[in-house]
Amino acid sequence: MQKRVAAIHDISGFGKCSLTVALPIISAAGSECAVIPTAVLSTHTGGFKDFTFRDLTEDILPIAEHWRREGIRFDAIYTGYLGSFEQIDLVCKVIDILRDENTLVVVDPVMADHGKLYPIFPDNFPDGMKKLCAKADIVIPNLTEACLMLGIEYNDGIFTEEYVKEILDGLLAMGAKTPVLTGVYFDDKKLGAACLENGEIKYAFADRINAMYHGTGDVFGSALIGALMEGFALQASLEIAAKYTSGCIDRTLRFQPDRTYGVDFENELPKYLKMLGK
Ligand code: PXL
Repeated sequence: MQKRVAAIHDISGFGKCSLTVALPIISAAGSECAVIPTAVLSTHTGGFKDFTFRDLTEDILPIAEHWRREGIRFDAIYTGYLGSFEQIDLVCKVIDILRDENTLVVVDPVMADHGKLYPIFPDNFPDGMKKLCAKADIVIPNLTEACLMLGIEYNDGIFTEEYVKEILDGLLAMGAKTPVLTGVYFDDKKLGAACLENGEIKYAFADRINAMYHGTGDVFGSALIGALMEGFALQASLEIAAKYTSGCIDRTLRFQPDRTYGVDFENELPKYLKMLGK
């Protein structure tokens, strides 16, 4: 039976992030990807001037309620970038409406990087994301997002296992059933994710490419959902997602110097599918 995912993100028309990434990657992995677009923008907000923004907050709940009336069930709900506290509250409601006991809820609390909240968000935005993360089966923050939600110091030197444990324990206490921390590295060769599953910390690494491209968090999250829906265990899925994302960055580095344009995830899809055994 084909799996069905509900992806709840904005659609940034240009720039390869949010729904323009989630739809093709999750679909390529073999799952159906239904979408609740939370806003339509001309580009993402990370580096372009004067982008257009059409808010779709009013449509979020009616879409979910329509799906419920139709009796549509979901194997996963995947949320990412959200533009306001109101949207966070609505997405909490959508999760209550659409989830059943077998639905996997994955929350990426997209709001910050490199020690800083994206300038578009108010300082207390992490409190809102905390509430949403508490409803999740799996949360996938980066170090900055995790530290902001937990109120612990952001320390982006070389990671230590103690620091990773402190953060994962904090995320678990926050209410997320299975916390994942992304962007973890112990040297300059490998980068990946750490997860806390059944009391045990596990790691998944791929080659570390020394370049930051926009939208790679969404590439990683989408590839993770795709692999989980294909029945891979969490650690294996994290490894597939890390390797795929690393491959996308490596490929893009050779021809695209503009980091705001996102990565060539399209031409790495065959390798992703191979890792999925397809
Ligand atoms: O990739 C996350 C993302 C999604 N959507 C919008 C964004 C960002 C990150 O900046 O601006 C609109």
